Amino acid sequence: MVNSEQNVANSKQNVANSKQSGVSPKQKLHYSTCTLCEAMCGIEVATQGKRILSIKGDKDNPFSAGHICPKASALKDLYDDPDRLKRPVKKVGDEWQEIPWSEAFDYVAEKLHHTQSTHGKDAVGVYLGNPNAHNMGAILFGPYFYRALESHNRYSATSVDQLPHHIVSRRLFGHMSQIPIPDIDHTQHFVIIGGNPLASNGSIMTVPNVKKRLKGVQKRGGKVVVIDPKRTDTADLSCEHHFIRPGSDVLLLLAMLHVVFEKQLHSAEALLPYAEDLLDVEGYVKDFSPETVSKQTGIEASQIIQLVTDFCAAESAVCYGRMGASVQAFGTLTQYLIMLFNMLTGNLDRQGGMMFTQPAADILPVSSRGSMSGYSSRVRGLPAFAGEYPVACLAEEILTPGEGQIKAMVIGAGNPVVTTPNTEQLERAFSQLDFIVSVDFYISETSRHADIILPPVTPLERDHYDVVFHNFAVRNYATYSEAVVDKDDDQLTDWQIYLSLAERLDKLNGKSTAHYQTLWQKQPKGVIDDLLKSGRYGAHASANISAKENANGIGNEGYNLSLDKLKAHPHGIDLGPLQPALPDAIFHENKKIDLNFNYFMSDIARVKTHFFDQKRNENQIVLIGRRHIKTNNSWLHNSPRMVKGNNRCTLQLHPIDAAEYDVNESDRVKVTSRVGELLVEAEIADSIMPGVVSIPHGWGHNKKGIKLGVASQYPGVNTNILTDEMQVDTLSGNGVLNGVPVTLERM
Ligand SMILES: Nc1nc2c(c(=O)[nH]1)N[C@H]1C(S)=C(S)[C@@H](COP(=O)(O)OP(=O)(O)OC[C@H]3O[C@@H](n4cnc5c(=O)[nH]c(N)nc54)[C@H](O)[C@@H]3O)O[C@H]1N2
Ligand SMILES: Nc1nc2c(c(=O)[nH]1)N[C@H]1C(S)=C(S)[C@@H](COP(=O)(O)OP(=O)(O)OC[C@H]3O[C@@H](n4cnc5c(=O)[nH]c(N)nc54)[C@H](O)[C@@H]3O)O[C@H]1N2
Ligand code: SF4
Ligand SMILES: [Mo]
Repeated sequence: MVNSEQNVANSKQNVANSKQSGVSPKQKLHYSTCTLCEAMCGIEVATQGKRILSIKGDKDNPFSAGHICPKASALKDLYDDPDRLKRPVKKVGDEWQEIPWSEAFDYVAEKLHHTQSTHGKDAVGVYLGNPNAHNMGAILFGPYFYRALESHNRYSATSVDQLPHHIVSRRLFGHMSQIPIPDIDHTQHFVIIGGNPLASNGSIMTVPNVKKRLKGVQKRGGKVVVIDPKRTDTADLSCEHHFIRPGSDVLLLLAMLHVVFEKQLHSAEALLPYAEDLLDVEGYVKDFSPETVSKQTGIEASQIIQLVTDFCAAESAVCYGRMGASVQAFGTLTQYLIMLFNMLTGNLDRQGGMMFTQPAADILPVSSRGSMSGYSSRVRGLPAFAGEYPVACLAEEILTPGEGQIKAMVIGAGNPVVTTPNTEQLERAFSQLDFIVSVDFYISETSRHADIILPPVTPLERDHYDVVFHNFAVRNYATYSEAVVDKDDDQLTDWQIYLSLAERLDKLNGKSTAHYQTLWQKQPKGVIDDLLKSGRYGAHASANISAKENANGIGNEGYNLSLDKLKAHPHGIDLGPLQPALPDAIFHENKKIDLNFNYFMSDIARVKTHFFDQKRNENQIVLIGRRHIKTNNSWLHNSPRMVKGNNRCTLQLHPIDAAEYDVNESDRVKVTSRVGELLVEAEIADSIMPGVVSIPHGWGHNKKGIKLGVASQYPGVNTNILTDEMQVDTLSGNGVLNGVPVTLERM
């Protein structure tokens, strides 16, 4: 190994002596955080040497109070998985050969450098997957590598997910990651549009034990309302559920805002100083009475009016929209209107409404606010945002010849041939590339296409501070954990892999590499230490803490946060409930919210054409997705306990549709869309709206060449064979994964 990698000291184990009673001397208890979803549950991990014995909820964690879901055990399964790679493998013929790290890095850097020297910088594409967001090292040091590549062809899972949220926050508040979240523990009225936190454990709302917290709303006399084409577990637990025709949320929101003005229910006085033109929204929504949208949404006009009057009558209320509202044809406008609805009803930045978390290590001031530089993709002209193109156009950028065509790919923690629209087209595209490197510990549906795979360690083998999800936590809270088990000497973390590649690439490009020495020494945790110390609860916090915080008794005095302080508190430190944060939370220089009517409201013309002007088949069957508590997108299906039991990858359809298509339970049904077809087992369920069918994503583990012994026995089908790369939300280019027109045929 090269010197710089040797410089990295092995992590010391984070052992809390206080909890040792009843455990044999050789066993150790560690306190850490589960990184599998956004909920940041505290875990107690028992180890013996390098063995992980058990994973339990950490009862002394002030944020999650002992809660975990069944997925936490998958952290152990992942660590023990015999299929997991620990050292680089290079494809030689049809075989994978282990090679030393330094040889692997040299090979990758030379290949990428050669591609770029021959075809230009944009000839190397990058796709970054979801687990990067849960990985301190990848988030903080990965960018050194992508920057060294200097390619415009960057893509990520963001554009099949939360891209609309980023665009709304960038434009309104001045920073793409300044996204307010529901103050779930104080709200009296919680409207959930297109989210199923009981399965997903919450998203853009870091909320361990969401079930208890949702019940809490109802216990204090409040109400939970769910708007979803499926009566989900979350809907079952709520007080009220409305089916909505997939993709029509934009109409519902326009009508809700219409009612706010018609009935004079707005109460935005507190926000007007920051958003003077807020009441001008009225002009944009006047055409959308509840009666006008009732047919298209499937919700009666009287119910829409009731929804709004209940919301406005509540002491505090919050309207929250997630995946279901984002990955659809009007995702950006929908998320924008949700924000306007919260603002106009006086529920932004107040207790029980939408609030800004105030994290301890605040990455926002030092990270990109989200560039809106206005360039667009080569082939289809989709808009770039924050230096990335929408992934819906990745395949065509590989398949279409010409200057700027992608010839090689870097894939980091992603499985796009399962998770992005029209995966068969992407497979064709990947199979014609000159070179692919995948940073992943599995030979997956995607990494099997690679020429070389660089495997990082699994979550419990690395230090962790949640750089992203602390920012969306429903309480201000901070925790840091050191690696629970020591990695082998010849294993590397994601950041070590990225920094090694960046350094080599810069060298090949004739750039100075002097600063790498400092980075190797500092490590990602050094960056966190700096951020904690200079942050609002930090040891070096300047005296600019706001009067509001002091009045609430949560001034920074006493916290003095630093990495050492967090290490000394392995269960994490509670920093109090969410606090009003305006105007500090606004990143625009004038400290005002920029409503950007011209940009967002221009999309209303498309809404009118889509729903009212063009001929529409209201009876068209449309496809949506679903999540299950034991899945994590595409990659936990190699854990036996996550997949055992009945086949979960089924086509759910309503009894009315089953009768119409003559489908019985467990029949095989051919589902066809514009781009593909598949065969799937039917599951008849009256919890799904008539005219809507659902297949979960993340399956289809029947590909030749994958090395996922367990997953291959429970393959399921890949629903993204059906999703259409040409269907995007025009404003953002976000993929349309919900509301895909399909036809059904019983086989
Ligand atoms: N139809 C449909 N499609 C969807 C969705 C949907 O609801 N419906 N959801 C979308 C959403 S929200 C998302 S976020 C995307 C996710 O899409 P992706 O991010 O492309 O896919 P993942 O399944 O998360 O795959 C992650 C890969 O990273 C690897 N991995 C895990 N941890 C690490 C790590 O720490 N380091 C490295 N280097 N690798 C790691 C895993 O082995 C796996 O191969 O899928 C999207 N696709
Ligand atoms: N167990 C588990 N947890 C996960 C994940 C996982 O794969 N498994 N993935 C993680 C990731 S990457 C993310 S982004 C989050 C997502 O977290 P959530 O946003 O909570 O995601 P889903 O559970 O997919 O819920 C989306 C809901 O939208 C509904 N829906 C579909 N189309 C429409 C529509 O047009 N309008 C409306 N109103 N609703 C619609 C669906 O029926 C579904 O109930 O979950 C995270 N947590
Ligand atoms: S809810 Fe999320 S963070 Fe908590 S244990 Fe389950 S997967 Fe891990
Ligand atoms: Mo996601």
